[in-house]
Amino acid sequence: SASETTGVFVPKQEDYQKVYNEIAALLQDKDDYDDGSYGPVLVRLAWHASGTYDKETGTGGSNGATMRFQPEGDHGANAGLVTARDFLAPVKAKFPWITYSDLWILAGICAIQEMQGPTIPYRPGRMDKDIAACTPDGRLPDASQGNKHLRGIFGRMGFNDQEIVALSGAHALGRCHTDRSGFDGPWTFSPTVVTNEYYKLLLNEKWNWKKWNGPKQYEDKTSKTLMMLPTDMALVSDKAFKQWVEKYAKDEGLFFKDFAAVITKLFELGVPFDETTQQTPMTLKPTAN
Ligand code: CCH
Repeated sequence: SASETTGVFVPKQEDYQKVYNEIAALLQDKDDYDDGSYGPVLVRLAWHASGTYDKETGTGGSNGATMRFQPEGDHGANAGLVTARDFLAPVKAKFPWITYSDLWILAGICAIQEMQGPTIPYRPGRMDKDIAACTPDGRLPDASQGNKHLRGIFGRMGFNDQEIVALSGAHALGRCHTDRSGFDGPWTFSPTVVTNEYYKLLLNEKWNWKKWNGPKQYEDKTSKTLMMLPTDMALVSDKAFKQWVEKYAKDEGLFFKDFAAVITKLFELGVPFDETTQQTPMTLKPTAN
């Protein structure tokens, strides 16, 4: 085999499954966080690593893990993601052969699957880049904006309206933190389970401006414990976005299918898979729990 002749370790699917299992076990063990899971912040790390992609210049994207370096790690949008990177440090120490770039995406996939989401195919092959590859600030979305901004930012990555709405369903997970983004609270009542609740709440709840000193955000009329960002509300005030919100609210199976496809596309933006890397996507097995 290649590894015997060259002495270079060539990881196989079973090796990536070991990394997956390690992350899944850590997610089980370290439940001292937010709503009991680091899962949501791992998903956000993988998204912010990928969402810097610019299709015109081919810069940014998950191939590089440049958020390790200060300029990018310190971008306002990345506040708090050091928590996710630190969570993965012992995994990187145990499996030093995996690049940070591949590890962060594998962790995002693991978190989605372990939080009962759809199966996401995984392809390794990302290379870490150095500090010079850090992207400029401002490539990730600004939550205080509306539909035009969303189409601008996600269009730059190569996504259409349907894909923007499908990706946004990730806000079923996790919460906002006043010491990170300034916003506060979760979007759904089950922030550690992948569901289509985000779309249902967008349509079925009544949303009012929250009366507080923080940045402008919405709160639900019924419980006053849930939140929506201005960008979330743009998905129902814009007619073209709203038809997809309605479809995903009605059909969780359709959401799972479209979410799996679009998150795979997001995680692979700008990744130059070549013949020497494993081209066939692998399915990593969720732990039974
Ligand atoms: Fe998001 N997101 N996101 N988001 N996001 C925040 C938290 C999460 C925007 C703004 C915010 C996506 C799209 C958008 C997650 C996944 C995705 C927060 C709170 C803000 C603000 C951060 C904090 O305070 O900790 C905006 C604007 C957009 C525009 O579309 C997409 C796409 C994804 C993934 C596919 C997840 C998960 C979280 C929860 C993180 C946590 O720590 O709980």
